[in-house]
Amino acid sequence: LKFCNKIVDSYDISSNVCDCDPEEKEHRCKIDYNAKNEDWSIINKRHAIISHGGEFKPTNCNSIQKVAIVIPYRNRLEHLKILINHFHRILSKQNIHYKIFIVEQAHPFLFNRGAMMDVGYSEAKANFAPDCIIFHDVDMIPEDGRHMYNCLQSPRHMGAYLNKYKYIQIYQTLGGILAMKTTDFERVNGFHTLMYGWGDEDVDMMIRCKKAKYTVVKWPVPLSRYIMIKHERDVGNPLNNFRKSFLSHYSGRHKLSSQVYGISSLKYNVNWVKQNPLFTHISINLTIYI
Ligand code: UDH
Repeated sequence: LKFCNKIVDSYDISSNVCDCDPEEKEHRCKIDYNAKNEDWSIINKRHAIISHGGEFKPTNCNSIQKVAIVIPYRNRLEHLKILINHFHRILSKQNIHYKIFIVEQAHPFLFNRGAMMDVGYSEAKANFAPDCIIFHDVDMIPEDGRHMYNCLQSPRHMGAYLNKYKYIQIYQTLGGILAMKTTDFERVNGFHTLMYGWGDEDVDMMIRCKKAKYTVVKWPVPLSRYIMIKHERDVGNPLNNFRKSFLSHYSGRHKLSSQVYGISSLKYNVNWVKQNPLFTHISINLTIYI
């Protein structure tokens, strides 16, 4: 079999991988918000070509990369149903070999997005051996099927242009969605593991990338347009008032602002792993607190 896609650092605007909205005359993939009220059994039936555990592999060509998509998660079932339903429709047409991992923080302590993503990386590495890892918030829905879910030579900030901000990037972070080769992710020691509550674990990753001299790229609008589903702040994820002192470039004496906190210092227990039809669901407890 020949290879599916060349991994190039440019995009192909001539591809058409989903139903566009004729009203828009643009490559907008229709998002089915009704999925949030559907039973999983209905959603599962719609995507019968996906293998158990949420894996898809093209049959007509060899995919160059194995892509793990890691979603940090707790108590957002409606968002999860909309995203999973939308994802498989788009991604199964991109000729990539991918698998979706939902990493759920089971313990009721403050949410730790960075650590969930590190756990997702470790579990995906053990079970799927990906070359490329994409960290993906559960409430970010891709609008354009040409926004490829693969890794380029450089890390790519995929979640920069949101409907919420009229598709203009307001904050320079690596929030929402980030694609990195697994070798690059290892080199920066993953995300900070001790940033409990909301904020700045993505800024810390930006500093880690800068220190490693990576140039982070983005694809332009309209390809990179995302809908961010509206929601209120989660009760278990209040603003982390100490977030600035964790940043890897923080020059004070705070001993927690260091790159030693990452995948190399990660400690957790797996409660259970469920191979659902459309995703692998991992429930974990972190065992290191501040
Ligand atoms: N997440 C969960 N459960 C939680 C907290 C976070 O699943 O309890 C995950 C989820 O993937 C989410 C991501 O972490 O998409 C990021 O968290 P967030 O959605 O809370 O962050 P965001 O910046 O929103 O999108 C901040 C709250 C804005 C409130 C505005 C009210 N007007």
